Amino acid sequence: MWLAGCEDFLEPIMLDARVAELTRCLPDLRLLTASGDLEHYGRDWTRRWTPAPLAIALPASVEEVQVIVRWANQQRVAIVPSGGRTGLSGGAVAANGELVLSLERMNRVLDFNAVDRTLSVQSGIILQAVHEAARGHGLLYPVDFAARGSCSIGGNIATNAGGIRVIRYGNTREWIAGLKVVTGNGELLELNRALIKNSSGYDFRQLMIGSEGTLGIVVEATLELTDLPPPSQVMLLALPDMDALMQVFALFRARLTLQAFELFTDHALKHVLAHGAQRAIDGDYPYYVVTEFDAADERAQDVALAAFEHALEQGWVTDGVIAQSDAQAAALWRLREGITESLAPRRPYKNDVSVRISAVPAFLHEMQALLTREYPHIEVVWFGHIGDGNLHINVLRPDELAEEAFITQCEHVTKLLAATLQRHGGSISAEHGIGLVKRAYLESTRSAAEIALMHGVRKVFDPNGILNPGKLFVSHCE
Ligand code: 2HG
Ligand code: ZN
Repeated sequence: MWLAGCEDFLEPIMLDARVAELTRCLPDLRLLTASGDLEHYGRDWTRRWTPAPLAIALPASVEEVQVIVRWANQQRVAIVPSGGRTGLSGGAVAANGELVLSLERMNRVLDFNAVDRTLSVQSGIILQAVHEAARGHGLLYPVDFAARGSCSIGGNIATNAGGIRVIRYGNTREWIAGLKVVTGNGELLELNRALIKNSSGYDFRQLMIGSEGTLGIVVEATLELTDLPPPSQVMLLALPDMDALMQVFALFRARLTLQAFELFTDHALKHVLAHGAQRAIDGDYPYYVVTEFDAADERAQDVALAAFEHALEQGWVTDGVIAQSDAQAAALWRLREGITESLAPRRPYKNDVSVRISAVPAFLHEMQALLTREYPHIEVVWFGHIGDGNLHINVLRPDELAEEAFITQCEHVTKLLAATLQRHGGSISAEHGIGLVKRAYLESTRSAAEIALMHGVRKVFDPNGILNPGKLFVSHCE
């Protein structure tokens, strides 16, 4: 019970002494302690916890990160590694006197290797800057999602972020050729060194990906790049019911090379339209799909139109539009990508769940019945990467319901949802991570034996438990 990250720990005066010691170890370290900074860096997009970090450190080098970690071990202060803080599971929240270690100054491209087709970057770089750097070399870094302008590659690695093109390119995990990581001991590990083949024992690189900053602080990454995609087309489809959904997906996947296949409901559409997006299909339909597919030539476009017509004849789609320009394609994408932002002012309670694609129809039916039964007077907006079996459920608190009662109700429903997922072999966190929000439900997705091993692994990489304690696991002060 000695971490500053554990509740009821030390007097403020002691904490000041620790910060003073850090400045003595690293006189040039940029350190912030103003209340506005503590609030800004202490929270992520969840907005549920009150930020209360000890201080914010903004190192400029790997060596500084190592010194900070050694200081944290000596002083028994917990560290919250911090990127763009766009997370939706509380993984980057600092609400218990932790030191936030922000990587935002370590945001450079370090190297491009044309032969290996890799880009080496510091982990604080913003995803969009990675996209631009890759394109500057005529190549693609294909992991992509709506938070691209603010999230950092280090945060993407910490959660194994997915996004809108997983159906074609996979998750972040597939694109990490090498990592440099500072462990909880302050040791610097160079993992995999961008080798394509490396059959030499445990692959710690993969272990770090998705570990939510609990095993090490990613300081550099070597990213694999690929060819730029061929020209594509974007289509919006309106669907009459849920049963049609997987029929349309099977049809389009069989006939086209899909880059994305994304679902949203009429509820989601209502919010995104109110937030400034343009309606693309007249009339009201319960479900919509935005899909993007390779369309290098006219033949591919004809195949797409034939697939659409077939779906129309079968009654699987009721209406649809195909973008005729980049601007129209962007407008169709906005209907899907703008949903999170349009809901943000309501601070939704979020679930981010997944099942295998084959389990989607049965799971969706049970999930819908559960949500309708358990949230009779509460608006629930759901949407997601249906082609990956991943759904996002956003529950909106009615004005008349107090925050605490609302959260209690949502947590009760999440327990039921977790049990449903367990029956369908799914996961309580598809791509946002466990963080603080879902740590109570980890055992619905991972066995007791797995969780025990996870604790053991954590002890190896971070013996004093200074890295992001309280995230991922319920108990962190043991
Ligand atoms: C998305 O797919 C993001 O747009 C955010 O993962 C999902 O806001 C959400 O629940
Ligand atoms: Zn998503």
